[in-house]
Amino acid sequence: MADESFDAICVGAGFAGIHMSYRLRELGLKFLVIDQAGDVGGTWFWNLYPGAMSDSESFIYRFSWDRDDLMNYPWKDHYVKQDEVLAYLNHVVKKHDLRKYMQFNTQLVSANWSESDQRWVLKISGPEGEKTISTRYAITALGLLSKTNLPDIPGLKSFEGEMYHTGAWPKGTDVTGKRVAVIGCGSTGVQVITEIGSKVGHLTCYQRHPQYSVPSGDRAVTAEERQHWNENWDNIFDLVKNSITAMGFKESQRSFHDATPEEREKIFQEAWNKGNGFKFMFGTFSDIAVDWEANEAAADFIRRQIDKIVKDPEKARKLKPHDVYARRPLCDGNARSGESYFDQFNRDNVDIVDLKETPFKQVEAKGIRTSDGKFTELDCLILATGFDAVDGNYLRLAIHGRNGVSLKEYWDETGPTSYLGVAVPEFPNWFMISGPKGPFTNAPPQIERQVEFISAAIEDNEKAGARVPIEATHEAERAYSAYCEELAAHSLFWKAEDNWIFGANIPGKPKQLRFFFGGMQAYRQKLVEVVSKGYDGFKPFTSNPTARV
Ligand code: NA7
Repeated sequence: MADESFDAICVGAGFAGIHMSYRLRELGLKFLVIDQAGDVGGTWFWNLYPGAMSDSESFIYRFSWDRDDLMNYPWKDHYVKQDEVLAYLNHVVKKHDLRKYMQFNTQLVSANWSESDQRWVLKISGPEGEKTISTRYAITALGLLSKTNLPDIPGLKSFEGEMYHTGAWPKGTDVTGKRVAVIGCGSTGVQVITEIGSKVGHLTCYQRHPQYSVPSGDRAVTAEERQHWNENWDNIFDLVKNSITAMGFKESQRSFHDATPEEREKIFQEAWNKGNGFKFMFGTFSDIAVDWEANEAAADFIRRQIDKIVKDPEKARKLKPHDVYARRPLCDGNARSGESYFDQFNRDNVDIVDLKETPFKQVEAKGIRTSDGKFTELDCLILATGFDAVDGNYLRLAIHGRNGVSLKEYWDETGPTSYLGVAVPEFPNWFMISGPKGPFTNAPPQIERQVEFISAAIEDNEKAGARVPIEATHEAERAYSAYCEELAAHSLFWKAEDNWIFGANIPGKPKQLRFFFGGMQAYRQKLVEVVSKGYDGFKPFTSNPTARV
């Protein structure tokens, strides 16, 4: 017997959980949102590391559905920093009075589908102990990147100084004046290093793969820019919905091969000067991510910028990537101060260690020793080593669908699949936001599309009397997965080693596609088509779809 019954439960109170709760209330359902964090924010609650910011531009890193906020909510710069995103999410929750549906410091322990009751039975553990609750609909809004990846370096546990993973950064931690090491130079490492280089006593950056990082071009938003956005919100979000990256800019339609060498250089230079990693990769030419020659030209341009910026040739050599430019495009944050990521390495107190040349020997009580025998004494060790992304967030949860089959067992057979990134066969009335095979785009618009789709499906099911649960068919899931593979087949992203986008950053995890690479427009079209055909690919549950996606 459940202690309490709900119509819907949502796990997670970040962007996705907040939007979902807004919609569930509109539907008049009795629902609860739980989160293991102490408050709202999701990613932005946990990632308190120095320099944390969104590298999507601020005008499209927000909800599109609150027009009043779009017009009036203030923001300073072209990129929002962690504290601003968190303040914004708190503001939305307060303004729409959503906090009363939320319970924090509460974990999902297990979820089991009860065939006899046609309900999910959830065990949750919160401040008042363990509780069993039941619900008709279960929604997991866990975020793409929440299970932290800790590196397997000999002796790591023996370190006696401060040690933090960036995704679990203790609030208020200050590294000013300390001897610090950062392990990892992905999006997060690049942001941390750019922020703390000028503040710490000494900084050693342990880098496995150098990255192609582009400056963000951050600067203050002018009154004219704000007015322009306020006069154009419909166009802006039309563009977001009908683009690839959903980043608020028009991707280039021009092939690299259609430009002269002079034009190519000019286009790359302008993109570099304006800033933004996604704009550099997708706004310059249409084929950087699929054509070897175009890709190498973009990579070569960035390598030449590194040579120009970094004065010490040895440091520049180590910082220059030579592999394919095909990871999540990076940009670093400190453009407002005029100093980029690469500028940090002109400081005497900032060093770079190439782990391919001198791997870790071991971490010791007082610091790190590399294979060349060099010992670096440290006060603080920052692990910017990323996440067991996408399905990694799910595999730690005990979610059991029909016949007691767990999600882990299911995905062991099929790989990290889903139908439309939101549903899995054998898991009725259960929806994921940001599950495997969702679109690889700016996150808030992707979350919005999925929340709209899920809430429309729930609404239509309710209108039809909720006689049958909503469940994807195996056939539809297989066809959708094949479509995703087809879309990704020509992407050079497959060629980058250890890429988290394919789960390849986690030792032992097979390299498999985890995203829909067709872009936002194609993804949205797919959702519209599914709804207009009466939720094609789901077992029939309504004859009258509303098509609100
Ligand atoms: P990423 O992009 O996965 O980067 C993690 C970094 O940590 C990357 O440079 C890794 O090197 C490095 N890493 C991981 N394990 C080790 C070990 N064992 N030794 C040395 N270096 C290691 O995570 P981020 O947090 O930076 O970014 C994730 C996403 O968050 C980002 O794309 C945004 O969407 C927000 P590697 O490159 O694998 O050689």
